Amino acid sequence: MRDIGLVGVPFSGKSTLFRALTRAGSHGGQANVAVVPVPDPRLGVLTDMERSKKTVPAQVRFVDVPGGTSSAQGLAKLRESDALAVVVRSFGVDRAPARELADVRSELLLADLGVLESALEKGLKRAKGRPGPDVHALQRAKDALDAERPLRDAGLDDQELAHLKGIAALTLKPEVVIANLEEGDELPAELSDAVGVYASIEAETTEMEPEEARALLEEFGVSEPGLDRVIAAGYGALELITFLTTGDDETRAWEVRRGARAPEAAGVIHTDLERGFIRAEVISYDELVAIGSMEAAKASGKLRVEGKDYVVQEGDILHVRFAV
Ligand SMILES: Nc1nc2c(ncn2[C@@H]2O[C@H](COP(=O)(O)OP(=O)(O)O)[C@@H](O)[C@H]2O)c(=O)[nH]1
Ligand SMILES: [Mg+2]
Repeated sequence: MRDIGLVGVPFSGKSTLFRALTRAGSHGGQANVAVVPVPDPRLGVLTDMERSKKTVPAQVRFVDVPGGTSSAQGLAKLRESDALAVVVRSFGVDRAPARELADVRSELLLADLGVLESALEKGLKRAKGRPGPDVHALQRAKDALDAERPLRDAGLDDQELAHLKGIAALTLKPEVVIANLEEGDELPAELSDAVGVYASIEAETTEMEPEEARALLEEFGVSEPGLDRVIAAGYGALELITFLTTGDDETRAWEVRRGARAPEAAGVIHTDLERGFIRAEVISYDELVAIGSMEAAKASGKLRVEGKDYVVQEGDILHVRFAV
């Protein structure tokens, strides 16, 4: 499971959003960690189709980082996250969400610069006048940050990125922007790429019966709850793909790195399936829905047989053949 760290200036609504997420299905654990099921309408369709006894969604973990970018401890927590969700305040008369976003981004950039400067200094000392590729990579990264460019936009190649692994750079992490909106407001034009949410309403309504919640949302002129979109956008930023398994036992969503081949995906289900991988029978979700059932797909020869080199696609339904 991957971690998404909430980051933002104080009072942007991180903890409020976190409370909403917690009630959306947290399994307890630490006070500032919410494990949230990733909404996926395909799961319901497959569950009905195959009459699965169980439905298991993918999950993602949101972390409300105490101290945020202003404490060493907060920064360390953010560095452990797989993606960042920047929460900006877009409510209240004095709101300035675009400036707030720029401020948070420059704090993240400065934090990376601090770490890079000391790594570069150490690297140069170690190199004794003969800097290797590791030092060059650090220097290139530092140059980008000096020019106020986040590292994800610095055009670093895979080898350079490998040399930067130990830094766990914040500006390399995928980022999603969440605008915490004034009740009933639309997303401001300058933040058109952000996901809008009404954090305080969401935090209230997640405790209510669905009808009661809908009535309250309507009262505020909110047509659609945004929490699902926050979860989906966070999960989307992680650069994962979802593949599915389905049968009468269970319908389940699994996550794997984009670009992974069939054995790696099989290994997400169980290490035995990767070790003993023989082949995978594959059909896309859309094709399966068009055919109507796994049985019909099998009978009509529509399950493709794929080997070790097959690159798994978003929405693939896999059936792994293995022997250990
Ligand atoms: N009006 C309004 N107030 C909010 C909203 N979200 C949070 N707040 C209030 O803003 C304050 C700071 O929120 P909090 O979640 O603690 O911010 P944090 O410092 O980012 O964790 C609290 O008093 C919240 O009740 C919102 O969507 N609308
Ligand atoms: Mg807080």
